[in-house]
Amino acid sequence: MTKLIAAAAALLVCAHAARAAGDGSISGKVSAIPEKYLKDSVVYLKQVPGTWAPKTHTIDQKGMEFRPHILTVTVGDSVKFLNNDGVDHNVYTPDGEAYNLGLFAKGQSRDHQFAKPGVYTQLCSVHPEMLSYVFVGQNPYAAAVGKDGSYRIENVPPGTYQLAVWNPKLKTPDVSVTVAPGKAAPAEFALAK
Ligand SMILES: [Cu+2]
Repeated sequence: MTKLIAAAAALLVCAHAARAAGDGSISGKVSAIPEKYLKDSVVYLKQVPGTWAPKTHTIDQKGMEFRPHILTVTVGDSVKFLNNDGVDHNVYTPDGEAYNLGLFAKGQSRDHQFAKPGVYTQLCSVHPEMLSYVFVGQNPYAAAVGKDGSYRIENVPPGTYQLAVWNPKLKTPDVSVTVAPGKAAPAEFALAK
């Protein structure tokens, strides 16, 4: 029995290593009209079978803004909100299960675990100009676009997927993308109203 379990465990380790080595990626560019909305875009895979160990991410509040502007996480992950400004900040969202983490000062932090996929606008009740997004995906395969519209989703297991773009103002059709082992699959998007 012990031997069997050891053999099964060894097989699992091999299968995992082989899969990681054979993973591919998806990359390309997103354009937007009007271009001012481009910075609020996330490219993501819609449904990927599997489960992923929960992670903890960080959003800082520094210089009177949330950093990063967009954070992509997987459902079940947590976010630690920091405050590195000399003033109190508040963190709340009206989206999903709607939370309010209260007011907290420099050096303090608040945590929230995301139980449902969706996009959660992050706001501060003290500073109405503060805005960021937490994109909570069904899977970890998502990337916020760069300033020039480029994006790259790494470590994608080979397969065919529906690739989509989230943007709060603009739309673009989903595309089908096939990822081959060790290769970069290209995909371009044009966002519009
Ligand atoms: Cu604030």
